Amino acid sequence: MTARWTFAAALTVAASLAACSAEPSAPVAGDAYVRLAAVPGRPAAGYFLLHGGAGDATLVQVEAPGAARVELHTSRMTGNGMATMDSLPSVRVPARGSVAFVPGAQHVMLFGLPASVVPGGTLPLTLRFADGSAVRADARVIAAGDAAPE
Ligand SMILES: [Cu+2]
Repeated sequence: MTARWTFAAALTVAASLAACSAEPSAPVAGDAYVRLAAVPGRPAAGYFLLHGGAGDATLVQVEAPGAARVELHTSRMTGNGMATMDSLPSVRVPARGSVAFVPGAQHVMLFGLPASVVPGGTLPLTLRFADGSAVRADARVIAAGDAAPE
């Protein structure tokens, strides 16, 4: 195998990792975005897709630069048809499975984001796992009324 072919093979591996079709050892995050609240001072919501790696993983914390606090949440309907949210201590990411953080289900809540976080920007999220590993997900920042990015 020539050096050129080796390089092409490495690129192919990187591309398939990004597409979630290979089996990376750690989870991979993609399609991240943060929707700001309609009312200033209220928390923003963060969404992303997590693709499990070769082994089970447990997401224990999400960090965002400048945020006062970030919590893992899940939404549910109460008996009288009202939407409510519960805080989650962690979220399990099964090996080779996928976990969607989407509106109406699991999501992250970002409290006290700095005023510099505005629609059109990018917020680098750090997702920390129970084994000490971490992955970064660059979240697109959108306004409260914006549709989710494609
Ligand atoms: Cu929430």
